[in-house]
Amino acid sequence: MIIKNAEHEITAVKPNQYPETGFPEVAFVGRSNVGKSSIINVLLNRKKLARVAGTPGKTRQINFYNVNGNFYLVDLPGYGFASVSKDMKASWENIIETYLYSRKQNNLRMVVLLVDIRHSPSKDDIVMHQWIRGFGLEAVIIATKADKITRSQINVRINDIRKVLELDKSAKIIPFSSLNKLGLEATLDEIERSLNMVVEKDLNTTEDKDLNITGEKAE
Ligand SMILES: Nc1nc2c(ncn2[C@@H]2O[C@H](COP(=O)(O)OP(=O)(O)O)[C@@H](O)[C@H]2O)c(=O)[nH]1
Ligand SMILES: [Mg+2]
Repeated sequence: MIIKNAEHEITAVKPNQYPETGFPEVAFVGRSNVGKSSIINVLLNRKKLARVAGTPGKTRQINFYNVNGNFYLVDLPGYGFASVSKDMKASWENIIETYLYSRKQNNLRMVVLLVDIRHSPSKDDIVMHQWIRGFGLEAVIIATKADKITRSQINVRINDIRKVLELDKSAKIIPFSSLNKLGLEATLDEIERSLNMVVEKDLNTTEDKDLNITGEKAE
């Protein structure tokens, strides 16, 4: 299967706003600015389907991207912005936890936890990882912005991330770069495996014709 079509389907906050198609989905979670929107664009071979940066930390919504009319990539709100109030932090946590809780039994096949390869996972990352595992969901760790360090540093950083998240040696951590596409194939493989589908990448980048579908300001 080739990625023929990818579009933003809905921006949701509450479970009654989530799509009810029953299609399987893979969710992306991580700190604000870690590269969630960028990886979704790279995976879907689109430049600006998911918006990149903008005002970081402002989005407290869940964006569902419908791929080929048969599965979703889900962009969860970014956490960990130092400047947000306690109330805001609580509402973010609530949105993510409610999402994981309400989707875990149904269509949620895997959660991709993104961490910046240059830094040790934060307290929030550790808690998020524990939530994912606690809900009995499969977590795949992606270490983003790998282009910012040298090749020889990559393994050192991966080992540190493994240690801080208390992962065993067999757990997969994929170094990734949205700039040079390192890790793209490995990530698509994980998604296909979790969805039990074959997803081939269309080599031609499609136009960003549905850029304004949401009318919302995304991160
Ligand atoms: N060098 C580099 N920059 C990246 C990479 N991924 C994202 N960025 C940059 O990091 C910033 C935040 O990215 P974004 O995808 O919006 O993060 P999000 O808040 O997690 O959705 C933007 O300026 C991106 O261009 C990457 O792999 N390498
Ligand atoms: Mg984003």
